[in-house]
Amino acid sequence: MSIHRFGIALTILLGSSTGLSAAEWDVPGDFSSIQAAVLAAAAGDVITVAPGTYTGRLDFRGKDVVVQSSDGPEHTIIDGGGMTSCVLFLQGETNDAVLDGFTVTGGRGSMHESFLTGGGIHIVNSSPSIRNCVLRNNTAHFGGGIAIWEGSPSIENCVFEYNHASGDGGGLRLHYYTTAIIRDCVFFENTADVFGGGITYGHYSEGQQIDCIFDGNTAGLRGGAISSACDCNDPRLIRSSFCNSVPDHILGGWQDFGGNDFCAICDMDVTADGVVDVNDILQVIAAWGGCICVEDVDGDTVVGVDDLLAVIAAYGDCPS
Ligand SMILES: [Ca+2]
Ligand SMILES: [Ca+2]
Repeated sequence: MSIHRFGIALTILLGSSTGLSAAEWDVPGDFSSIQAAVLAAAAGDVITVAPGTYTGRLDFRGKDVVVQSSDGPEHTIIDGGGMTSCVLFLQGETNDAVLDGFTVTGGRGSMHESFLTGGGIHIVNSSPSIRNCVLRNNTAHFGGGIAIWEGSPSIENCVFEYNHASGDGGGLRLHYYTTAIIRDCVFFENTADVFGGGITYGHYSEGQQIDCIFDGNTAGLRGGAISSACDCNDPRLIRSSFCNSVPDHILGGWQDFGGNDFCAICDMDVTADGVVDVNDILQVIAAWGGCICVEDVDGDTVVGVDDLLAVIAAYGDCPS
């Protein structure tokens, strides 16, 4: 057999085997739950989910399958019921494992290294594709909306809103050798008690924010929109916008790939009451010394005379 003919034969063989194995399933037509469909499905299968609220945990179980809604996230909801993460990718799923078109809500995370992690979606050593989803009202200690540990997922055209982390990463937490692409996403009013209201980067992680909107995200200490104060590669920002972050937009380094937009923010108003006055000066003095805190207005991890002088120089109303 010539190389050319062998190539044709191989193509036919692979094509026919793929054709035989790929199947399409409907929920609730073929299976009463999404989980039952995933358990029965094989790699390459497509599971289409009808409108409704599906309560409980969905575990992809290492299956590179597509789970998509027929009518979009407004009508198709995966609800963790306040008991668990809503969706799990824990067994090496690749970019061919797809979650497309769901609202993911009511999740409170899974135990991972002694912490509740990944309120809405928990990803460990896996690299799924998350598209056209709304992560809303999920909570965890790390990663209220989504947490990723050792993976290379892509997250596209998703909305993260009203998610909360009692630690870091209200919307999204990336950790340990994670490389994520985050494209066309909105982070709206997510909160973290410590760092990174929108996103927190952790050890050895890196990522790109492409055409993303950050609005109204809040951190208890620093990094209202993004925290990258870690042993990580500085995140890349491309055509992304930042407004209404509290107390600041970004803590840590980042790479400017152009087209980014930042609303004015008054770093010197450490009491966050809209005016720089004697109370801000007193609060800076009270925090004197090393810390990662709002009183360190120049972000060098030490509250000192430079910060005090910056506050005095801004005395009066905040610049708008
Ligand atoms: Ca003030
Ligand atoms: Ca300082």
